[in-house]
Amino acid sequence: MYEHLLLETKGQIAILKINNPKSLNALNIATMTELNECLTNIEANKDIRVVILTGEGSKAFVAGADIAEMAKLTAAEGRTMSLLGKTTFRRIETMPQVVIAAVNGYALGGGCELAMSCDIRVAADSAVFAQPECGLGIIPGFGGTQRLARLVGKGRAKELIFTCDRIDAQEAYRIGLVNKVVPQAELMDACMTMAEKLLSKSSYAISMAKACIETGMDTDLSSGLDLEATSIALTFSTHDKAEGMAAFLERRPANLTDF
Ligand code: CO8
Repeated sequence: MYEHLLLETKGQIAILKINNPKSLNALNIATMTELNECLTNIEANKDIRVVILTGEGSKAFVAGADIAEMAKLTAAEGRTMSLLGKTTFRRIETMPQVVIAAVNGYALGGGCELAMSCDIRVAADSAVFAQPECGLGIIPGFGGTQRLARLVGKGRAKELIFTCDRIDAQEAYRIGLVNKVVPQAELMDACMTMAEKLLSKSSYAISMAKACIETGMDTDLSSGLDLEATSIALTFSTHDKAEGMAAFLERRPANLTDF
């Protein structure tokens, strides 16, 4: 169905792979277009509650935007591609499903930026992260100047972007760029375990919490707290609120089904 993506579903979990292994899963315009289309379809699919995003092969998550293609782009075309990235990566942050990045190797440039737009990052111990753009005469253009500073702080973001230094998975964990590090061979199992844990919670509540966190990061505290108050009121009207609290009081497992 897709030329540059592999999509597999296991129950309510979608496993989405960037599939350009010959270029270490580099993101060209065709891949970005397919990724945007695929995420749009997943966003509307209520049968999918968690997405695991990874790269095909054992070497790379995504080694960046496609340099061979970018080398030929004009300024206007570069801006168009950056805006395609903005739309696509922003969709990951605003869709109701949880998106877990399974970082299975190089996450460089646009690859690091793609991982940063995911809700949770699980890295193989072999993963390598960097924003090498300044060494190519450009700057991060899929959100790196914005999301890296938000995730690891302004000082560390500036150092990584200015120096183009590569960091390993443990260092990425130490600075808060990834949530956890696991042996390469256990990466997909670790992500599936996390996805299954999320499926045992209320997907509707998780989607509301995600929206509050995402919007709250871009607004002042008082507005964020107002949004939270309105959002929790919405959760009070759900089946999952009634079932979750009844199950606690009756000392039985909850059957949470809202999405
Ligand atoms: N783009 C295109 N091709 C790539 C890329 C890439 N980003 N990365 C790797 N490849 C290709 C190589 O050219 C090579 O192709 P071939 O076999 O045809 O020669 C193949 O993948 C294998 O790569 P290597 O032989 O280089 O493998 P190594 O194991 O020696 O090295 C590295 C692996 C370290 C990952 C190395 O390939 C590398 O440094 N790649 C480039 C990493 C990089 O600089 N990424 C950042 C790109 S800039 C970016 O992402 C900007 C994002 C914002 C764009 C905004 C819109 C304009």
